Amino acid sequence: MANLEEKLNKFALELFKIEVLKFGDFKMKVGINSPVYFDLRSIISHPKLLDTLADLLCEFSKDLKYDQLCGVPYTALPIATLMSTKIEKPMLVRRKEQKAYGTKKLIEGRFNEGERCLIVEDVVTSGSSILETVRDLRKEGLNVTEAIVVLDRQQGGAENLQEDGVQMHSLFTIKSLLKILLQHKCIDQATVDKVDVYIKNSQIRANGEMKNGVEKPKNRLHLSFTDRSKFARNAITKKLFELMESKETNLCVAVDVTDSTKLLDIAENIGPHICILKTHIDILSNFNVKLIQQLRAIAKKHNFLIFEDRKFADIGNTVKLQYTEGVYNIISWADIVTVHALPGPGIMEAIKQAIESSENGAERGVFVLAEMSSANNLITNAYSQEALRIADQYKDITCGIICQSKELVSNPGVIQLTPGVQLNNKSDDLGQQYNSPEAVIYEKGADIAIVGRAIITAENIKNTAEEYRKCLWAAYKKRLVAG
Ligand code: 5BU
Repeated sequence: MANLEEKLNKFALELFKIEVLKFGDFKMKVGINSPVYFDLRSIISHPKLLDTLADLLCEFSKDLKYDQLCGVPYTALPIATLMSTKIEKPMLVRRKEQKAYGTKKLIEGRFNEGERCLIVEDVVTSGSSILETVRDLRKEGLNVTEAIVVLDRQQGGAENLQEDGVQMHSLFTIKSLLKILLQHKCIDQATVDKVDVYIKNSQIRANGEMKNGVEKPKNRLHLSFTDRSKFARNAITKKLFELMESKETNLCVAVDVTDSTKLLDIAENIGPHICILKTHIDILSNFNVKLIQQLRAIAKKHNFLIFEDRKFADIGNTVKLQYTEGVYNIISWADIVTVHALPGPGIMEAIKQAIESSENGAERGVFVLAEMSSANNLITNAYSQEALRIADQYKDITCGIICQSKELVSNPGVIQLTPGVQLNNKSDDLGQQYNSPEAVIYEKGADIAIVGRAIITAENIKNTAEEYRKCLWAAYKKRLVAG
Protein backbone atom coordinates (compact mmCIF):
# COMPACT_ATOMS: atom_id res chain seq x y z
CA MET A 1 0.00 0.00 0.00
CA ALA A 2 1.28 3.43 -0.89
CA ASN A 3 2.16 5.70 2.00
CA LEU A 4 0.50 9.09 2.46
CA GLU A 5 3.34 10.94 0.73
CA GLU A 6 3.09 8.83 -2.39
CA LYS A 7 -0.64 9.28 -2.44
CA LEU A 8 -0.26 13.04 -2.13
CA ASN A 9 2.23 13.13 -5.03
CA LYS A 10 -0.16 11.21 -7.23
CA PHE A 11 -3.08 13.39 -6.20
CA ALA A 12 -1.12 16.60 -6.92
CA LEU A 13 -0.50 15.47 -10.48
CA GLU A 14 -4.19 14.65 -10.89
CA LEU A 15 -5.10 18.14 -9.70
CA PHE A 16 -2.69 19.64 -12.21
CA LYS A 17 -4.26 17.57 -14.98
CA ILE A 18 -7.77 18.89 -14.28
CA GLU A 19 -6.40 22.46 -14.11
CA VAL A 20 -7.12 23.13 -10.47
CA LEU A 21 -3.83 25.04 -10.52
CA LYS A 22 -3.49 27.89 -12.96
CA PHE A 23 -0.48 30.09 -13.65
CA GLY A 24 -0.74 33.69 -14.87
CA ASP A 25 -1.74 36.98 -13.24
CA PHE A 26 -4.74 36.62 -10.94
CA LYS A 27 -6.69 39.18 -8.96
CA MET A 28 -7.10 37.94 -5.39
CA LYS A 29 -9.81 38.70 -2.81
CA VAL A 30 -7.20 40.54 -0.71
CA GLY A 31 -6.22 42.93 -3.50
CA ILE A 32 -2.79 41.92 -4.84
CA ASN A 33 -2.23 39.95 -8.00
CA SER A 34 -0.95 36.41 -7.73
CA PRO A 35 1.07 34.41 -10.29
CA VAL A 36 -0.71 31.23 -9.21
CA TYR A 37 -4.34 30.38 -8.62
CA PHE A 38 -5.73 27.27 -6.97
CA ASP A 39 -9.37 26.68 -7.75
CA LEU A 40 -10.75 23.49 -6.27
CA ARG A 41 -14.36 24.27 -7.17
CA SER A 42 -14.26 22.12 -10.31
CA ILE A 43 -13.36 18.97 -8.37
CA ILE A 44 -17.07 18.17 -8.02
CA SER A 45 -16.98 17.38 -11.74
CA HIS A 46 -14.48 14.59 -11.01
CA PRO A 47 -16.22 12.33 -8.46
CA LYS A 48 -13.36 9.85 -8.22
CA LEU A 49 -10.86 12.59 -7.39
CA LEU A 50 -13.28 14.17 -4.92
CA ASP A 51 -13.56 10.82 -3.21
CA THR A 52 -9.76 10.42 -3.15
CA LEU A 53 -9.44 13.89 -1.62
CA ALA A 54 -11.89 13.01 1.14
CA ASP A 55 -9.93 9.79 1.81
CA LEU A 56 -6.67 11.72 2.00
CA LEU A 57 -8.14 14.26 4.41
CA CYS A 58 -9.61 11.51 6.61
CA GLU A 59 -6.26 9.74 6.77
CA PHE A 60 -4.44 13.01 7.38
CA SER A 61 -6.72 14.00 10.26
CA LYS A 62 -7.08 10.59 11.90
CA ASP A 63 -5.24 11.63 15.06
CA LEU A 64 -7.24 14.82 15.63
CA LYS A 65 -9.90 14.79 18.33
CA TYR A 66 -13.27 16.24 17.36
CA ASP A 67 -17.02 15.59 17.57
CA GLN A 68 -18.31 17.54 14.55
CA LEU A 69 -17.08 18.56 11.11
CA CYS A 70 -17.84 21.88 9.46
CA GLY A 71 -16.92 22.78 5.88
CA VAL A 72 -16.40 26.46 5.05
CA PRO A 73 -18.95 27.36 2.36
CA TYR A 74 -19.03 26.66 -0.53
CA THR A 75 -16.13 24.69 -2.03
CA ALA A 76 -15.38 22.68 1.11
CA LEU A 77 -19.01 21.64 1.73
CA PRO A 78 -19.03 18.54 -0.51
CA ILE A 79 -15.57 17.60 0.80
CA ALA A 80 -16.72 17.82 4.42
CA THR A 81 -19.88 15.88 3.54
CA LEU A 82 -17.89 12.99 2.13
CA MET A 83 -15.54 12.96 5.11
CA SER A 84 -18.50 12.98 7.45
CA THR A 85 -20.02 9.87 5.86
CA LYS A 86 -16.69 8.07 5.63
CA ILE A 87 -15.74 8.55 9.27
CA GLU A 88 -19.33 8.60 10.52
CA LYS A 89 -19.01 11.87 12.37
CA PRO A 90 -21.83 14.42 12.19
CA MET A 91 -21.44 17.60 10.26
CA LEU A 92 -22.58 21.21 10.61
CA VAL A 93 -23.25 23.79 7.92
CA ARG A 94 -22.73 27.49 8.53
CA ARG A 95 -25.03 29.64 6.42
CA LYS A 96 -23.37 32.46 4.56
CA GLU A 97 -26.43 34.65 5.05
CA GLN A 98 -28.80 34.36 7.96
CA LYS A 99 -32.24 33.07 6.96
CA ALA A 100 -34.72 35.94 6.68
CA TYR A 101 -37.65 33.78 7.81
CA GLY A 102 -38.37 30.85 10.09
CA THR A 103 -35.75 30.00 12.67
CA LYS A 104 -33.08 32.52 11.59
CA LYS A 105 -30.48 29.88 12.37
CA LEU A 106 -26.89 30.50 11.27
CA ILE A 107 -25.68 26.96 11.96
CA GLU A 108 -27.57 23.97 10.60
CA GLY A 109 -27.20 20.54 12.23
CA ARG A 110 -27.50 19.22 15.79
CA PHE A 111 -24.83 19.85 18.36
CA ASN A 112 -24.24 20.32 22.07
CA GLU A 113 -22.44 23.20 23.68
CA GLY A 114 -18.75 22.50 24.23
CA GLU A 115 -18.46 19.95 21.42
CA ARG A 116 -15.23 20.08 19.43
CA CYS A 117 -15.64 21.05 15.79
CA LEU A 118 -13.03 20.49 13.07
CA ILE A 119 -13.07 23.04 10.24
CA VAL A 120 -12.58 21.82 6.67
CA GLU A 121 -11.44 24.29 4.01
CA ASP A 122 -10.06 24.08 0.45
CA VAL A 123 -7.49 26.87 0.34
CA VAL A 124 -6.21 29.39 2.86
CA THR A 125 -4.66 32.75 2.01
CA SER A 126 -5.18 35.12 4.95
CA GLY A 127 -7.39 32.73 6.91
CA SER A 128 -10.23 35.24 7.08
CA SER A 129 -12.90 32.89 5.64
CA ILE A 130 -12.07 30.24 8.22
CA LEU A 131 -12.13 32.85 10.99
CA GLU A 132 -15.61 34.02 9.97
CA THR A 133 -16.85 30.44 10.26
CA VAL A 134 -14.99 29.91 13.54
CA ARG A 135 -16.53 33.03 15.07
CA ASP A 136 -20.08 31.90 14.24
CA LEU A 137 -19.46 28.40 15.56
CA ARG A 138 -17.93 29.75 18.77
CA LYS A 139 -20.91 32.09 19.20
CA GLU A 140 -23.07 28.95 19.39
CA GLY A 141 -20.84 27.49 22.11
CA LEU A 142 -18.80 25.11 19.96
CA ASN A 143 -15.17 24.50 20.74
CA VAL A 144 -13.10 25.21 17.61
CA THR A 145 -9.34 24.85 17.76
CA GLU A 146 -8.35 23.01 14.60
CA ALA A 147 -8.75 23.33 10.86
CA ILE A 148 -7.78 20.97 8.11
CA VAL A 149 -7.15 22.45 4.67
CA VAL A 150 -6.18 21.20 1.25
CA LEU A 151 -3.76 24.01 0.39
CA ASP A 152 -1.95 26.57 2.51
CA ARG A 153 -0.86 29.42 0.22
CA GLN A 154 1.75 30.32 2.88
CA GLN A 155 0.79 33.98 2.99
CA GLY A 156 0.31 34.25 6.72
CA GLY A 157 -2.97 32.32 7.08
CA ALA A 158 -1.50 29.77 9.51
CA GLU A 159 -0.17 32.54 11.80
CA ASN A 160 -3.40 34.53 11.64
CA LEU A 161 -5.40 31.47 12.61
CA GLN A 162 -2.95 30.64 15.38
CA GLU A 163 -3.48 34.12 16.84
CA ASP A 164 -7.17 33.27 17.11
CA GLY A 165 -6.47 29.91 18.71
CA VAL A 166 -6.96 27.79 15.60
CA GLN A 167 -4.27 25.37 14.51
CA MET A 168 -4.16 24.72 10.78
CA HIS A 169 -3.13 21.40 9.23
CA SER A 170 -2.63 21.41 5.46
CA LEU A 171 -2.35 18.55 2.98
CA PHE A 172 -0.18 20.75 0.77
CA THR A 173 1.60 24.05 1.08
CA ILE A 174 2.02 26.00 -2.12
CA LYS A 175 5.73 25.24 -2.01
CA SER A 176 5.28 21.50 -1.50
CA LEU A 177 2.76 21.39 -4.32
CA LEU A 178 5.01 23.28 -6.73
CA LYS A 179 7.91 21.03 -5.77
CA ILE A 180 5.97 17.95 -6.83
CA LEU A 181 4.95 19.63 -10.09
CA LEU A 182 8.54 20.69 -10.79
CA GLN A 183 9.86 17.19 -10.09
CA HIS A 184 7.44 15.83 -12.65
CA LYS A 185 8.27 18.60 -15.15
CA CYS A 186 4.72 19.99 -15.15
CA ILE A 187 6.14 23.47 -14.50
CA ASP A 188 9.56 25.10 -14.85
CA GLN A 189 11.95 26.61 -12.29
CA ALA A 190 11.08 30.17 -13.43
CA THR A 191 7.47 29.65 -12.34
CA VAL A 192 8.56 28.34 -8.96
CA ASP A 193 10.86 31.37 -8.51
CA LYS A 194 8.06 33.79 -9.42
CA VAL A 195 5.75 32.21 -6.84
CA ASP A 196 8.54 32.33 -4.22
CA VAL A 197 8.96 36.08 -4.71
CA TYR A 198 5.22 36.57 -4.59
CA ILE A 199 4.88 34.67 -1.31
CA LYS A 200 7.69 36.67 0.25
CA ASN A 201 6.09 39.96 -0.77
CA SER A 202 2.50 39.19 0.03
CA GLN A 203 2.12 38.22 3.65
CA ILE A 204 -1.37 39.16 4.73
CA ARG A 205 -2.97 39.89 8.07
CA ALA A 206 -6.42 38.50 8.80
CA ASN A 207 -7.94 41.97 8.26
CA GLY A 208 -6.54 42.08 4.70
CA GLU A 209 -3.65 44.45 5.41
CA MET A 210 -0.25 43.56 4.03
CA LYS A 211 2.44 42.63 6.54
CA ASN A 212 5.34 43.59 4.28
CA GLY A 213 6.39 44.02 0.65
CA VAL A 214 3.82 45.23 -1.85
CA GLU A 215 1.33 47.61 -0.29
CA LYS A 216 -2.38 47.18 -0.78
CA PRO A 217 -3.69 49.87 -3.16
CA LYS A 218 -4.54 52.95 -1.11
CA ASN A 219 -8.15 53.45 -0.16
CA ARG A 220 -9.74 55.70 -2.79
CA LEU A 221 -11.54 57.65 -0.05
CA HIS A 222 -8.24 59.15 1.07
CA LEU A 223 -6.74 59.82 -2.37
CA SER A 224 -7.09 63.14 -4.17
CA PHE A 225 -8.92 63.28 -7.49
CA THR A 226 -5.59 64.20 -9.12
CA ASP A 227 -3.95 61.05 -7.76
CA ARG A 228 -6.96 59.00 -8.71
CA SER A 229 -6.89 60.27 -12.30
CA LYS A 230 -3.77 58.09 -12.70
CA PHE A 231 -5.92 55.04 -11.99
CA ALA A 232 -8.64 56.06 -14.47
CA ARG A 233 -9.36 53.23 -16.86
CA ASN A 234 -10.55 55.35 -19.78
CA ALA A 235 -10.15 58.85 -21.20
CA ILE A 236 -13.50 60.25 -20.06
CA THR A 237 -13.00 59.24 -16.43
CA LYS A 238 -9.55 60.85 -16.46
CA LYS A 239 -11.01 64.02 -17.93
CA LEU A 240 -13.70 64.09 -15.23
CA PHE A 241 -11.20 63.65 -12.38
CA GLU A 242 -9.05 66.42 -13.80
CA LEU A 243 -11.85 68.89 -14.27
CA MET A 244 -13.17 68.21 -10.75
CA GLU A 245 -9.79 69.07 -9.28
CA SER A 246 -9.17 72.09 -11.49
CA LYS A 247 -12.64 73.58 -10.86
CA GLU A 248 -12.68 72.39 -7.24
CA THR A 249 -16.11 70.90 -7.59
CA ASN A 250 -17.68 67.50 -6.98
CA LEU A 251 -21.20 68.78 -7.54
CA CYS A 252 -23.48 67.31 -10.21
CA VAL A 253 -26.78 69.12 -10.59
CA ALA A 254 -29.89 67.26 -11.77
CA VAL A 255 -31.67 69.84 -13.89
CA ASP A 256 -35.08 68.19 -13.95
CA VAL A 257 -37.06 70.91 -15.75
CA THR A 258 -39.56 70.57 -18.56
CA ASP A 259 -38.73 73.73 -20.50
CA SER A 260 -35.67 74.01 -22.75
CA THR A 261 -35.13 77.72 -22.13
CA LYS A 262 -35.17 77.11 -18.39
CA LEU A 263 -32.65 74.28 -18.80
CA LEU A 264 -30.25 76.56 -20.68
CA ASP A 265 -30.76 79.39 -18.22
CA ILE A 266 -29.96 77.14 -15.23
CA ALA A 267 -26.99 75.61 -17.08
CA GLU A 268 -25.51 79.05 -17.61
CA ASN A 269 -26.00 79.96 -13.94
CA ILE A 270 -24.66 76.80 -12.35
CA GLY A 271 -21.99 76.16 -15.01
CA PRO A 272 -19.03 77.60 -13.04
CA HIS A 273 -19.89 75.50 -9.95
CA ILE A 274 -20.48 72.02 -11.36
CA CYS A 275 -18.47 69.13 -12.77
CA ILE A 276 -21.51 67.49 -14.34
CA LEU A 277 -24.93 68.64 -15.49
CA LYS A 278 -27.45 65.83 -15.37
CA THR A 279 -30.45 65.73 -17.70
CA HIS A 280 -33.62 63.70 -18.19
CA ILE A 281 -34.01 64.81 -21.76
CA ASP A 282 -37.38 63.09 -22.25
CA ILE A 283 -39.13 65.35 -19.72
CA LEU A 284 -38.63 68.43 -21.89
CA SER A 285 -41.85 69.50 -23.59
CA ASN A 286 -40.04 71.59 -26.22
CA PHE A 287 -36.94 69.57 -27.07
CA ASN A 288 -35.13 70.47 -30.27
CA VAL A 289 -31.72 69.93 -31.80
CA LYS A 290 -30.79 73.56 -31.34
CA LEU A 291 -31.13 73.15 -27.58
CA ILE A 292 -28.48 70.44 -27.69
CA GLN A 293 -26.08 72.68 -29.58
CA GLN A 294 -26.62 75.46 -27.05
CA LEU A 295 -26.24 73.16 -24.08
CA ARG A 296 -23.00 71.76 -25.45
CA ALA A 297 -21.71 75.29 -26.01
CA ILE A 298 -22.42 76.18 -22.37
CA ALA A 299 -20.75 72.93 -21.23
CA LYS A 300 -17.67 73.83 -23.24
CA LYS A 301 -17.60 77.38 -21.95
CA HIS A 302 -17.85 76.36 -18.28
CA ASN A 303 -15.98 73.07 -18.62
CA PHE A 304 -18.51 70.54 -17.33
CA LEU A 305 -19.73 67.16 -18.65
CA ILE A 306 -23.27 66.39 -19.70
CA PHE A 307 -24.82 63.29 -18.21
CA GLU A 308 -28.10 61.97 -19.57
CA ASP A 309 -29.59 59.90 -16.76
CA ARG A 310 -31.32 57.60 -19.25
CA LYS A 311 -31.15 54.47 -17.08
CA PHE A 312 -31.08 52.06 -20.00
CA ALA A 313 -32.59 48.74 -18.97
CA ASP A 314 -33.56 46.76 -22.08
CA ILE A 315 -31.90 44.04 -24.14
CA GLY A 316 -28.67 45.07 -25.87
CA ASN A 317 -30.15 45.57 -29.33
CA THR A 318 -32.93 47.88 -28.13
CA VAL A 319 -30.54 49.87 -25.95
CA LYS A 320 -28.17 50.34 -28.86
CA LEU A 321 -31.04 51.85 -30.84
CA GLN A 322 -32.24 53.97 -27.90
CA TYR A 323 -28.71 55.29 -27.43
CA THR A 324 -27.86 56.04 -31.04
CA GLU A 325 -31.15 56.70 -32.85
CA GLY A 326 -34.48 58.51 -32.46
CA VAL A 327 -35.16 62.18 -31.88
CA TYR A 328 -32.77 62.38 -28.96
CA ASN A 329 -29.75 60.68 -30.58
CA ILE A 330 -28.24 60.58 -27.09
CA ILE A 331 -24.77 59.38 -28.04
CA SER A 332 -24.24 62.49 -30.15
CA TRP A 333 -24.33 64.86 -27.18
CA ALA A 334 -24.31 63.12 -23.76
CA ASP A 335 -20.80 62.50 -22.45
CA ILE A 336 -22.11 59.93 -19.99
CA VAL A 337 -25.32 57.87 -19.59
CA THR A 338 -26.66 55.60 -16.85
CA VAL A 339 -27.10 51.88 -17.35
CA HIS A 340 -29.00 49.31 -15.28
CA ALA A 341 -27.16 46.00 -15.03
CA LEU A 342 -30.47 44.11 -14.84
CA PRO A 343 -30.44 42.75 -18.43
CA GLY A 344 -26.90 41.36 -17.96
CA PRO A 345 -23.65 42.09 -19.81
CA GLY A 346 -25.40 42.42 -23.19
CA ILE A 347 -26.48 45.94 -22.29
CA MET A 348 -22.88 47.01 -21.67
CA GLU A 349 -21.73 45.28 -24.83
CA ALA A 350 -24.36 47.23 -26.80
CA ILE A 351 -23.21 50.56 -25.39
CA LYS A 352 -19.58 49.62 -25.93
CA GLN A 353 -20.17 48.73 -29.56
CA ALA A 354 -22.09 51.96 -30.11
CA ILE A 355 -19.29 54.00 -28.55
CA GLU A 356 -16.61 52.20 -30.53
CA SER A 357 -18.35 52.86 -33.81
CA SER A 358 -19.20 56.49 -33.04
CA GLU A 359 -16.92 59.30 -34.05
CA ASN A 360 -16.52 60.44 -30.43
CA GLY A 361 -15.33 56.95 -29.37
CA ALA A 362 -12.92 57.84 -26.59
CA GLU A 363 -15.08 60.61 -25.15
CA ARG A 364 -18.11 58.61 -24.01
CA GLY A 365 -18.75 56.56 -20.88
CA VAL A 366 -21.37 55.11 -18.54
CA PHE A 367 -22.33 55.12 -14.90
CA VAL A 368 -23.60 51.73 -13.76
CA LEU A 369 -26.48 51.79 -11.33
CA ALA A 370 -25.81 49.52 -8.34
CA GLU A 371 -28.13 51.01 -5.69
CA MET A 372 -31.02 53.49 -5.62
CA SER A 373 -31.95 56.24 -3.20
CA SER A 374 -35.69 55.55 -3.16
CA ALA A 375 -37.33 53.95 -0.14
CA ASN A 376 -38.08 50.21 -0.35
CA ASN A 377 -36.45 49.77 -3.74
CA LEU A 378 -36.00 46.16 -4.81
CA ILE A 379 -32.24 46.10 -5.26
CA THR A 380 -30.54 43.47 -3.07
CA ASN A 381 -26.92 43.29 -2.02
CA ALA A 382 -26.37 40.32 -4.33
CA TYR A 383 -27.76 42.35 -7.25
CA SER A 384 -25.46 45.28 -6.45
CA GLN A 385 -22.46 42.95 -6.39
CA GLU A 386 -23.38 41.51 -9.78
CA ALA A 387 -23.81 45.03 -11.17
CA LEU A 388 -20.29 45.86 -9.97
CA ARG A 389 -18.96 42.73 -11.60
CA ILE A 390 -20.49 43.66 -14.93
CA ALA A 391 -19.19 47.22 -14.60
CA ASP A 392 -15.71 45.83 -13.98
CA GLN A 393 -15.98 43.60 -17.00
CA TYR A 394 -16.54 46.75 -19.09
CA LYS A 395 -13.92 48.95 -17.49
CA ASP A 396 -13.04 50.73 -20.72
CA ILE A 397 -16.47 52.38 -20.85
CA THR A 398 -17.31 52.56 -17.12
CA CYS A 399 -16.63 55.90 -15.41
CA GLY A 400 -18.34 55.14 -12.16
CA ILE A 401 -21.02 53.55 -10.04
CA ILE A 402 -24.24 55.15 -8.81
CA CYS A 403 -24.79 53.88 -5.32
CA GLN A 404 -25.50 54.78 -1.70
CA SER A 405 -22.65 53.07 0.16
CA LYS A 406 -18.90 53.47 0.14
CA GLU A 407 -18.21 49.75 0.43
CA LEU A 408 -19.32 49.15 -3.15
CA VAL A 409 -16.49 51.12 -4.77
CA SER A 410 -12.90 50.27 -3.90
CA ASN A 411 -10.94 50.85 -7.12
CA PRO A 412 -9.48 54.38 -7.01
CA GLY A 413 -10.05 54.70 -10.76
CA VAL A 414 -13.82 54.35 -10.35
CA ILE A 415 -16.02 57.29 -9.35
CA GLN A 416 -18.89 56.94 -6.88
CA LEU A 417 -21.93 59.12 -7.58
CA THR A 418 -24.66 59.41 -5.01
CA PRO A 419 -28.08 61.05 -5.49
CA GLY A 420 -30.55 61.95 -2.75
CA VAL A 421 -28.84 65.06 -1.40
CA GLN A 422 -30.52 67.97 0.35
CA LEU A 423 -29.86 70.09 3.39
CA ASN A 424 -33.43 70.95 4.29
CA ASN A 425 -35.50 67.80 3.76
CA LYS A 426 -35.21 64.14 4.71
CA SER A 427 -37.56 62.91 1.93
CA ASP A 428 -40.10 63.91 -0.70
CA ASP A 429 -43.62 62.44 -0.88
CA LEU A 430 -42.75 59.92 -3.62
CA GLY A 431 -40.12 57.83 -1.88
CA GLN A 432 -36.98 59.90 -2.44
CA GLN A 433 -34.68 59.88 0.62
CA TYR A 434 -32.17 62.63 1.33
CA ASN A 435 -28.88 62.95 3.17
CA SER A 436 -26.85 66.06 3.85
CA PRO A 437 -23.98 66.95 1.47
CA GLU A 438 -21.49 66.30 4.24
CA ALA A 439 -22.92 62.85 5.09
CA VAL A 440 -23.05 61.81 1.45
CA ILE A 441 -19.37 62.53 0.87
CA TYR A 442 -17.97 61.72 4.26
CA GLU A 443 -20.09 58.82 5.45
CA LYS A 444 -21.57 57.34 2.28
CA GLY A 445 -18.35 57.67 0.29
CA ALA A 446 -19.68 59.65 -2.69
CA ASP A 447 -17.04 61.29 -4.87
CA ILE A 448 -19.71 63.27 -6.67
CA ALA A 449 -23.04 64.25 -5.12
CA ILE A 450 -26.09 64.59 -7.35
CA VAL A 451 -28.28 67.46 -6.18
CA GLY A 452 -31.55 68.28 -7.91
CA ARG A 453 -34.50 70.18 -6.48
CA ALA A 454 -32.50 71.60 -3.57
CA ILE A 455 -30.74 73.77 -6.15
CA ILE A 456 -33.03 74.13 -9.13
CA THR A 457 -36.05 75.23 -7.09
CA ALA A 458 -34.03 77.62 -4.94
CA GLU A 459 -34.77 81.31 -5.12
CA ASN A 460 -31.21 82.06 -6.10
CA ILE A 461 -30.01 79.07 -8.11
CA LYS A 462 -26.54 80.41 -8.73
CA ASN A 463 -25.77 81.13 -5.07
CA THR A 464 -27.32 77.91 -3.90
CA ALA A 465 -25.20 75.91 -6.36
CA GLU A 466 -22.14 77.75 -5.07
CA GLU A 467 -23.10 76.93 -1.45
CA TYR A 468 -23.55 73.24 -2.20
CA ARG A 469 -20.28 73.19 -4.16
CA LYS A 470 -18.38 74.67 -1.21
CA CYS A 471 -19.98 72.33 1.28
CA LEU A 472 -19.32 69.22 -0.85
CA TRP A 473 -15.76 70.23 -1.62
CA ALA A 474 -15.03 70.86 2.04
CA ALA A 475 -16.36 67.40 2.91
CA TYR A 476 -14.08 65.88 0.23
CA LYS A 477 -11.08 67.76 1.68
CA LYS A 478 -11.97 66.64 5.18
CA ARG A 479 -12.15 63.03 3.96
CA LEU A 480 -8.68 63.31 2.43
CA VAL A 481 -7.19 64.56 5.67
CA ALA A 482 -8.94 61.83 7.66
CA GLY A 483 -6.82 59.29 5.72
P1 5BU B 1 -33.58 65.42 -6.35
O1 5BU B 1 -34.41 66.54 -6.83
O2 5BU B 1 -32.26 65.84 -5.66
O3 5BU B 1 -34.37 64.42 -5.54
O4 5BU B 1 -33.14 64.68 -7.72
C1 5BU B 1 -32.36 63.54 -7.73
C2 5BU B 1 -32.01 63.16 -9.15
O5 5BU B 1 -31.21 61.98 -9.13
C3 5BU B 1 -33.20 62.84 -10.03
O6 5BU B 1 -32.90 63.31 -11.33
C4 5BU B 1 -33.28 61.32 -10.06
O7 5BU B 1 -33.72 60.84 -11.31
C5 5BU B 1 -31.83 60.92 -9.84
N1 5BU B 1 -31.68 59.67 -9.05
C6 5BU B 1 -32.14 59.55 -7.76
O8 5BU B 1 -32.70 60.47 -7.20
N2 5BU B 1 -31.96 58.39 -7.09
C7 5BU B 1 -31.34 57.33 -7.63
O9 5BU B 1 -31.14 56.31 -6.97
C8 5BU B 1 -30.88 57.47 -8.97
C9 5BU B 1 -31.05 58.65 -9.65
BR1 5BU B 1 -29.98 56.09 -9.72
